[in-house]
Amino acid sequence: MTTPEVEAAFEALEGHKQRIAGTHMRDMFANDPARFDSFSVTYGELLLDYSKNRIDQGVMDALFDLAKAAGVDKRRSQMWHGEHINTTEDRAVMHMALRYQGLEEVTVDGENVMPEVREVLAAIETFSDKVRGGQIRGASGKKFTDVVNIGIGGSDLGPAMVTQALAPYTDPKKLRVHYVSNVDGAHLADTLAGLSPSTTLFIVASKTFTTDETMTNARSARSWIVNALDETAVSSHFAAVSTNIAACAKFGIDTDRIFGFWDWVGGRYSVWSAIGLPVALAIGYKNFDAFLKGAAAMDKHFRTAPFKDNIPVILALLGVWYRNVWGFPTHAVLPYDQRMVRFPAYLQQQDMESNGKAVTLDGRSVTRDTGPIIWGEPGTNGQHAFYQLIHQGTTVIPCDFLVAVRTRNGINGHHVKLVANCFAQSEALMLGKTAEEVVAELRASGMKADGIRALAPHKLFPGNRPSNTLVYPELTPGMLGKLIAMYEHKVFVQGVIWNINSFDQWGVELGKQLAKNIAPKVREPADTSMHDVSTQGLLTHYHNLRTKR
Ligand code: G6Q
Repeated sequence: MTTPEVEAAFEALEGHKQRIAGTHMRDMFANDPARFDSFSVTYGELLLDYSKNRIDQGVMDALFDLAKAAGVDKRRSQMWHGEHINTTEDRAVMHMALRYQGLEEVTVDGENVMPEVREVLAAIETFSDKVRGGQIRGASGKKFTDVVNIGIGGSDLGPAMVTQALAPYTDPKKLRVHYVSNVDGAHLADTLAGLSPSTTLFIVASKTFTTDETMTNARSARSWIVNALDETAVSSHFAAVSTNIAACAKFGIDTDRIFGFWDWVGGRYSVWSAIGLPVALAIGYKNFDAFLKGAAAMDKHFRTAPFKDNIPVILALLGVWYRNVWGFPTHAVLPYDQRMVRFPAYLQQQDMESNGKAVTLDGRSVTRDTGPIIWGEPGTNGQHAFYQLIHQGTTVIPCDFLVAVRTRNGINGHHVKLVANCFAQSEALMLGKTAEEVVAELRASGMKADGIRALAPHKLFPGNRPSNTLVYPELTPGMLGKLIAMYEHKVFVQGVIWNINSFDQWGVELGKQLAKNIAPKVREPADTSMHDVSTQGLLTHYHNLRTKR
């Protein structure tokens, strides 16, 4: 239930919106040379510039009041102390323990989880070192050259995104790591096409070990090994990551190849757990450890920094400002880093699965909008496509730009252009282009008055379009860990303000059930009268076309 304090804080924000709505950001910058200093914050080597937002100090203070009124402090402490804040699944939310570096005990249900966490990390280290070093080999004694992770959703998106983002830390000549998630057989077939069974190691990653897509792909991978080698090869060519140890053993995976995790780790927060095993294989344990340490540093920042210096809190509040007070429905994440191509998709799950909720913790309908639509693509590609709408469309889209100062294994001269594009976009979005500027530009090009009159409206840019820019020296494992944890905490804070459970996913569970009901009727024509007429029509059409072939 929302509280009078939260309602008052939102009311105050409405007032601030009225107050600043008529002021263009271009004027805010013109009138305040210290605006960058006032509205940027650093944590270690990470800079957040949030000065290109529709804010002033009054707005920020009102947003911090909202965070206080919503009890962000209290909830953050409840999370860290292992309370069952995932109420609908009656679970603690303790992914921070997976990367915790300190000496304190971290307890869930009265038990210090750190010894078990560290035990699994040690097992990951040993296994990844041995596979990379060639001490663990395939059934025929050959070194593994390829690892295929089979998982979906939280058991795929995190490790797949991280492996790609940290490509400079991998050594594909020695070991390549692939990810298969879709039940579309093309995904597995295309991945296996260039691989040899005798040098391929599969990791079946599934928290529940019951997810249909993953189990279907795992069974097909198992047949691929058995057909090429034999049944006894399964134990050498498969490892598993799961909380369901019994089901892994039943599949034929040796107990010393099963890496466990716990029900207090949500799927989309599991890249820090044994779900990160393929990452450790790809980049080596030392780098995986640096990735965990980066996230732990962000946890410390989130837990200790005052709201006004707290990067995840600031990002969360700006998001709420735009979602609820201005009514902007989407938020774009635009990494200027080709290797981060899967980062927006990863954040889509992290944010939309967490905050795509319409009921409050006590089961009532929410009274204001919750999670925005998260989307994006790397720059500069997006500039030649959808940025048109961000600049001149009728919908305002707040953006996060992410860029590194340096790149690894880059080609001389490219990176300066990449950074220049990133900075230029946020500047253009903020400034826009006025009628006077457009007219002057067209006049200078020699255009006649009639032409100028016709063309000028099309060349106007309203500007005043908000963005955050995150700048860091280099996308190291540690920095990527920081960035991911930063967004996790942003999503958490927003969930607290909206008073929703950010840690369940009943919408995903529905998908898991629905396909099961309909699969027999897709396999064979059957009585479909219990379905709606559209579904009946689709099934009939499908079977008609199928028999025609
Ligand atoms: C994540 C979701 C979901 C889940 C997948 C895979 O938070 O719960 O994306 O990760 O459905 O589930 P399994 O790991 O159990 O196969």
